[in-house]
Order: sequence, then C-alpha cells, then structure tokens
Amino acid sequence: QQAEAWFKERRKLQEQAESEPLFGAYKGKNVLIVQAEAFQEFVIGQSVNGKEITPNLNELIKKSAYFPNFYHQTAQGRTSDADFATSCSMHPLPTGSVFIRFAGNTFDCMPSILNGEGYDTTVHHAYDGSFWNRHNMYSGMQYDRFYTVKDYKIDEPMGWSLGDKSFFRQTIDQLKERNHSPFYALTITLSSHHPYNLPYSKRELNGGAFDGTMFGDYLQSAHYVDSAVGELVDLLKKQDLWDNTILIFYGDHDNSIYDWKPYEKLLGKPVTALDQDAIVKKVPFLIHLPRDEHAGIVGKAVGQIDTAPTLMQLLGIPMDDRYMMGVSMFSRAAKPVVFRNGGFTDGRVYYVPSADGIAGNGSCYALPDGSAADPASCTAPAEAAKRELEVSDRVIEHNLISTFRGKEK
Ligand code: GP9
Repeated sequence: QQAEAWFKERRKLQEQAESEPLFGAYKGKNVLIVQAEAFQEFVIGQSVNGKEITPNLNELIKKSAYFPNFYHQTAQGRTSDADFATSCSMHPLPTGSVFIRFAGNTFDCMPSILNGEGYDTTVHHAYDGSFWNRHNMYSGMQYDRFYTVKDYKIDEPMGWSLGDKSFFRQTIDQLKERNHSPFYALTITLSSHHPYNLPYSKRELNGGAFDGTMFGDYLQSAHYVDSAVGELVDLLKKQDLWDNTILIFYGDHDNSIYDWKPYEKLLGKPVTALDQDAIVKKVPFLIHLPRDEHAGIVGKAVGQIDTAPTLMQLLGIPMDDRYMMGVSMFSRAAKPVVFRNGGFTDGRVYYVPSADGIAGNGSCYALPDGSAADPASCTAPAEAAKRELEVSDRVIEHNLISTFRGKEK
C-alpha cells in the first residue's frame, strides 16, 4: 500500500511532463538506442596528444540534446542493471541482477509498452543469449525478437566476439530486413569491455604516456567505439533512417579503473573525493531528434531510470497506471537522481553516503564548486533516496506490480 502511494505521488511529476508542448512531438518515430559498454562521460571532449578521443560523439552532441549530468544507477548486475533501469524505469537490486533473480516478474518496460503502440521491438547483442539470463528476461519484457551472436557473422573478430563496427552494420541490415516502421531497437555494444585490450591494428590514438596501461587501453577502446558510432550515423543517413529516428547513446556503467593518477593527467587537474564519486557515476547521454531539434546542453541532474519516461513524453505515451520511477529528462518536473549506494544529487547538492548507510551521516557537497555543504541540506533528501530504493526493492522482490494489477482487475 505504501509502495502504491509512492508511485501515485511520483506519477504526478510525469503528469506534468504530459502537459508540456513536447508531449507527443515525436509520435510514431523510430527509436534506436545504443547502450555502450563501460563508456564514461570523462572522455567526452578530451584529447590525447592533440587528437580527440571522441570526435564523432563531440560532433553529434552539437546536434543533439546532451545531458552532462546524467548518472548510471547500476550495481552488481552491471550491464544488465543498466538495461533494466533504462528499459523498465526501476532501480536495480543492491545484490545480484534483476535479470537473473526476477526475470519472471511483471514490470512496465519499454518493449511491452511500445508493442501496444504498433512498434516492432528488437534487442541486439552479439554475444551468447543466455549471458545475464537475457533470453528469459527479454521474453518477459516482450521484445518481438532478440538477436544474439548466432545472428551475426563474426567478420570483425574482437574481444568477446564481434567488433562494434560490424555489429552496427549487421544490426541495421537486420532492421532493414524486418522492414517495419516504427521500430524500437536496443543495441548493446561489447568492444569496450574490460580489460580493453583492442587488437593493435584497431588502436588509432597516440596514447603517449598512457600507452601500455589499462587506462591507455580504455581510451583506445573509447576511440574505437566513437568511430563505430560515426559509421552508424553515416549508415542511418544513407538508409534514409536519420530523419525519422530518435537516436539515443548512453554508457552503461563505469570502467572499473580506480587509480586516479591517469585521470588527473588526462583532465589536467587534481581529482577530489567528490570528483572520484562523480567520475565513476557519470556516463554520457545524448538524444538526437529528427532535424537536429532541441539540440543543446541540458544541465539537469538525471539518471538511467529517467530514460523510458523521456521517450514516453517524446512519443506521447501517458504514464497512466504504470509503475515507473523516473521522470522525463526534458520536463520542468524534477527530482533528485538516486544512486544505488544511497547517494543522490539534485544538481545543487551531491551526497556520498557513509559506510554505516545512515541517511545524513555521509558527505554533503555543494555544487558546482564541490565545497562542503551544510549536512542538514542533505538529510531529508538522503532519507527520501533510501525510501525510493526500499520501494523499488520491495516491488521487485515481491513481484508487487503483478499484485497491484491483480487488484485493479
Ligand atoms: C556481455 C556484456 C558484458 O553480454 O553485456 O556485461 P558486463 O560484464 O559489462 O556486465
């Protein structure tokens, strides 16, 4: 009952989004999402020895809505957590992966919502379909089709399977073959997976002092992924898909490199305790809209659970009685971004929880300068963040959406 009341309250924010002019402005457009493996925000706009790490994304950002204060909300379920938070607008669990532990539960995820709107919904990932229990989870999410490694020709062997360049090329072929508009396609990249050792022939940056380190290898991988995204954009244009497709690019989680010296060297400044927390949690997020509309930097603090409600606002789909925790990133309605460890930010303060987990006992920073903030300004929102996580956990662990639905009938 308390959980139901929580959702009722949260829905009011998305209802505000539904009264804004953007609601339904892109009704019926295709949606192509790129979830990029371990792709972090700190590489965007940076150069190594005079060469941009992400030249293609830097260009695309100029023509897109870009959210520099977008945070991943993942935990132990890593890539599967990012997928769950993005597609189903709920928090991942504190331990394990929802994909593995609760694939049979009822959730309100984008594929099932869009199936009801006439969309062809597909998910594409050139790896074993049973990894992260994807086969079962995706069938519960009601995707029309899951393309796994079995559906790809390994003509660019790299790392765990196929290089992202070929992966995108073959994915666009798959979508062309399906020949269904509108489509919703989630593509999950793999080439920039830990430990980031690309074949030497694919390393195009002059890494200088970073060469021979895992951090240097990570930059090379990010550069390769960026180049694959550049080719994907060219392909979408060639195939006449560019003007009727919403393209989203975001990073799934951090890169697991926690030695801060190379970050300081790249960024040319000391990395404070606050910077460390934010670097780990920030991943890039861009939405390119047809005709380059709404291009610009949006500073609002947002996270992965806000992605599905953002799409719903753009496509004109009301929240109705669905159970989602996010709010459209484009809306004037705002709420703090809650991290899985109990931290949060609302863009004005940034809270890093203490080891005891007691709300308010952690470090409270003022943004943007990162100075120490009055701890009292973090206490109430830290308690609200804890509550949000508890509601999410309870709903998932007890399959409550199914119970709520049963009562509605
Ligand atoms: C494998 C890929 C990697 O299919 O999604 O997942 P990760 O190890 O990053 O969670």
